[in-house]
Amino acid sequence: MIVLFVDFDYFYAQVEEVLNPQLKGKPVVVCVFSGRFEDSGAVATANYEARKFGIKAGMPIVEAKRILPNAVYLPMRKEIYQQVSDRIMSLLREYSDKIEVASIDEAYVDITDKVRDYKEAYSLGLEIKNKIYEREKITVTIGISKNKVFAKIAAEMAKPNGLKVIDDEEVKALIAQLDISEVPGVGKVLTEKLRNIGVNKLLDILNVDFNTVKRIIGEAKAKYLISLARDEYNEPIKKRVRKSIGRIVTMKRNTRDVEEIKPYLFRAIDEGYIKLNGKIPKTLHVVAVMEDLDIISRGKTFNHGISKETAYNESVKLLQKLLEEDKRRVRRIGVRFSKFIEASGLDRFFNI
Ligand code: DCP
Ligand code: CA
Ligand code: CA
Repeated sequence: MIVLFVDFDYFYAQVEEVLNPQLKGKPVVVCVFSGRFEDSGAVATANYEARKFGIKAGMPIVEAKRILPNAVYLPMRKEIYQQVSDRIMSLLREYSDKIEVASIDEAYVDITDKVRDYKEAYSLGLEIKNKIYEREKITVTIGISKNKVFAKIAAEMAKPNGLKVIDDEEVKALIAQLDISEVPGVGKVLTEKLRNIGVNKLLDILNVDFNTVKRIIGEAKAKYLISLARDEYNEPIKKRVRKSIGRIVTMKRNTRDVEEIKPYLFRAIDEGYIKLNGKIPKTLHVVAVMEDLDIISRGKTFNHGISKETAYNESVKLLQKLLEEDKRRVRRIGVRFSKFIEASGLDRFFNI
């Protein structure tokens, strides 16, 4: 197997740079403001200029501002990052249909059938990097190896804007060296548990009784780490499709007036249908962010695909229901589509 793993560099912050090139070179911090008090909330990510000073994901915004009062602080615009991500993922699908989208900024591509060796894999990696940059002006890091885990490790080592192959020999060498905390999927809690039973290096796991490991970290993780340490890990790329696609928009002012909300709702539907990119949903939810930022939704599932006309009509009914059952004013309104029709070709249009 040859796996090519793509990880988008400092992703949310990089999208902000692309949308506003004047930000380039300045420290940029993307924040999730929770709205409870001024600057409450956490850092989602930061560009490398900000990271140099210790700003990192998860840090309270207040703390980041203490360290770098003059950095550019931006509110997270997840929908926009998701759209950029969707486009990059579609671009990757042009190279192989065996692709596993692991998160908004990560995908594994099985290129076993596309290249003969690591030299060709490296060239393909370069081509993909260039193509993504050409189309989206986004830099990514690519890791290539014999399985998903070492492809990811390769990318971690090569970040940012990197490209690295870990060949079979280097896999062996890494298995002998890797600290347990450097293994993907092993976070702080797991590291602590493993150190407690004497596992500091990945290889140490083979010297502990299996039942002990199983009791401490669970069977799935135990088997995962043991297969890695034995160089037997070979999980296939699982084609994953996103289970839901949605669009939500912010209104000029908070309101409970259906006629006032409608144009926003319909705009969300229009833009949602663009994001669907030909996929046909059977379930529709109307999603409302209330004035206190609480999120609620009302949905309906059909036994056939939902046309845009149906979505317009049904969404208004769902909105009315939502407003009857909740007395707060609405701040943001949108829709979420799910339960996509699997059939292809003509079948897709049956009953719509
Ligand atoms: N993210 C978040 N909150 C976190 C961690 C991440 O909202 N605690 C978001 C913001 C990131 C995106 O997920 O842009 C991807 O996370 P990564 O950990 O891959 O980090 P980056 O892409 O930001 O940086 P890197 O260049 O290190 O990959
Ligand atoms: Ca990532
Ligand atoms: Ca990333």
